[in-house]
Amino acid sequence: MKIGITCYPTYGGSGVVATELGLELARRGHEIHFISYSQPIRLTGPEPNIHYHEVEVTRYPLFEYPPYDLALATRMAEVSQLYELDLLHVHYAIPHSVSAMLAKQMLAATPPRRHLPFVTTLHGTDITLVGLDRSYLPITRYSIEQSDGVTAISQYLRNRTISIFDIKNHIEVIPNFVNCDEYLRKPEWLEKRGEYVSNDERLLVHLSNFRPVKRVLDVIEIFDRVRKKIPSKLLLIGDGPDRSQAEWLAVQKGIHEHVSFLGKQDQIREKLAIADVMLIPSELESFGLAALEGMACEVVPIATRSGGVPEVIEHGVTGFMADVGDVETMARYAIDLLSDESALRAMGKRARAAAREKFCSSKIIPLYEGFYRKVLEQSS
Ligand code: GMT
Repeated sequence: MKIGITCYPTYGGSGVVATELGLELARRGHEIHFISYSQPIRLTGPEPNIHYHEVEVTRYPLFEYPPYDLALATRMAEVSQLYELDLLHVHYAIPHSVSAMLAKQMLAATPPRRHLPFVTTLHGTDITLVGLDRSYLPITRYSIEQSDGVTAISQYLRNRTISIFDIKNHIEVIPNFVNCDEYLRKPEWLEKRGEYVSNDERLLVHLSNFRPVKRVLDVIEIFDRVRKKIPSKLLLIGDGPDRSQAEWLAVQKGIHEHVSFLGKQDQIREKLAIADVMLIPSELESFGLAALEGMACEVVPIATRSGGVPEVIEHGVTGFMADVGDVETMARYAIDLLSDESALRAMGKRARAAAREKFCSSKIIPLYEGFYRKVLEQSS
């Protein structure tokens, strides 16, 4: 198939999923065309079957808000026409599904009149936060209804979408995935653990875009409690609005020497794979891709019981969950686990086994392929 993929190309879960999906599909022989305002971050080098088309947004003094969604729709239509795409797959409804809808309508109305179905994948905040904003809700609902296929990355998000938007379309749940051959605890990566911790120290990690929904200050609060009981260090991967507050809190607590803010990283798996425990105290996660990537690397997730997280973590078996804001309980789980080497390693192994069994890319990508075929059949 020839598939156009549009996503936010920056550091965010939806862009990561879209890019990894494109790469996996390309390895399976599909022709993939990424259409976005910059190259997706996980698209690092030239890859067979992968093309990238940049969307140029013209700046004009009259445009206080340059109309990216219109430029995107135009580029989607151009690329689809030129490369004879079979369908578009957009990740994150706002504004991508509106642009896809426009591109589809333009192509249908303009000779040689091309039929271009589009699939929208809902990721989370496009529904739970942004979609609830009255200025976006009606158009988001409309573009989801107009999609030829809709998928959600968890059962939770599917149910939320139906209750918030009162949408009648079928929403297929296709969970996020991880390539377990690439995300693993590689011995040569573990050799680099010494750069961050000594032999008798534990290593905790947090990975996010440091937005308020991630509750990064809770990460510092949890680590402060852990550090009082267990010699340990904390790695924070990513960047965003709450980073400086988190840095300041670490200074106030007197633990900043034990906390490393690594900023945005291109290759996160080498950093994840050396950690023991991952902290994910988010206000809400529709899925929690970071938890899954950590689990594949045998890193035990300690997270909040929010949104779709219980679909990823089995409490007490492959990780731990607590209520949002309950830093005491999350710290206690970490302390107990980090004090017991064999329990820690056994849980890490079970976490990887669960990631392989339920969320391995070899199982999930065929679900997307099947869904595309169904959409093509039904919309032709
Ligand atoms: O919150 C983020 O990290 C970004 C956001 C996005 O759409 O870019 O993530 C959402 O999609 C991820 C990939 O499907 C999910 O793993 C995250 O749980 C989800 N975030 C929220 O629901 C807050």
